[in-house]
Amino acid sequence: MKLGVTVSAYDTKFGPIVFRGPNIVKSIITIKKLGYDGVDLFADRRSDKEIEALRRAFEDNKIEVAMYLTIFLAEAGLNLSCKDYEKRKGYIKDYKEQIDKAHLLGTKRMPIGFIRGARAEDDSDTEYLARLAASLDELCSFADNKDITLCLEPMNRYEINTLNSVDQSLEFIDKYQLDKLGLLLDTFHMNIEDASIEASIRNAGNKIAHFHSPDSNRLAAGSGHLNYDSILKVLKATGYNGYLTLEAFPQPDPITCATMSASFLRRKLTELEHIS
Ligand code: LER
Ligand code: MN
Repeated sequence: MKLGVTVSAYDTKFGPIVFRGPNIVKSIITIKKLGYDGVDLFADRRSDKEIEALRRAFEDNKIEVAMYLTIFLAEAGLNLSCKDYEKRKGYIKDYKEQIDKAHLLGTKRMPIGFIRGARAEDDSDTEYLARLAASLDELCSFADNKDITLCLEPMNRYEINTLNSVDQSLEFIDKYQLDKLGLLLDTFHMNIEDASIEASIRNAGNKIAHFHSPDSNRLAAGSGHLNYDSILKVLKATGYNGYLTLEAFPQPDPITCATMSASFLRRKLTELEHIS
């Protein structure tokens, strides 16, 4: 498995981003020096020229963009389950534009997190899910043509009111036959919503397309009470060979947080090699 860390190219309010600030090239150089293989990149709306400059900066420093996250769209109100059909069509178009940017950037994964939109109190669960599934069906085909996997992220109830657990997300994928939709599992969310992180990983199996690996308190791996021995063992047994991305609050500071997490996870991965 490879190690990734979150980095932002703009000033988002989203908290668990380890490296942020105006000088992204400086962050990329630091990330490389700390031994990371890739990043989950949070960016705002950029021209193709600006995306090309970003792509170059990553390529020059041999850092892969493991995932491209466009949380700015959710911050601006994009909602893939919106009841208004015309608006929803516009949001799908907006997200397709970002899939094109991700393609230019050379990344293979994008998340479906906040952009699925919260379910309104007077909305029915079935209708909400049907609208979301229709949007995702269209977007997954579009992304698949560019060799990009969209990854549904089960997120805890304090951040969104739908698809909180891994089992709910698997049921959704199955019910609407969203075969091209992958899963982004996040240990922080699973620790809140799922009865057993290990069982969820086992159930998700080969649907796992990306993985966020902060500790229970959303700090560096090794700072909380998650059992990484069993989590990584089960994850490996699914055949997952992708990224473990540190999406955490940068405490006490970005470099210490990223260093602690990488050395902890590398040690765990090495131990896992020796016992298997
Ligand atoms: C949201 O809490 C989250 O975990 C992210 O991956 C944002 O997409
Ligand atoms: Mn996450």
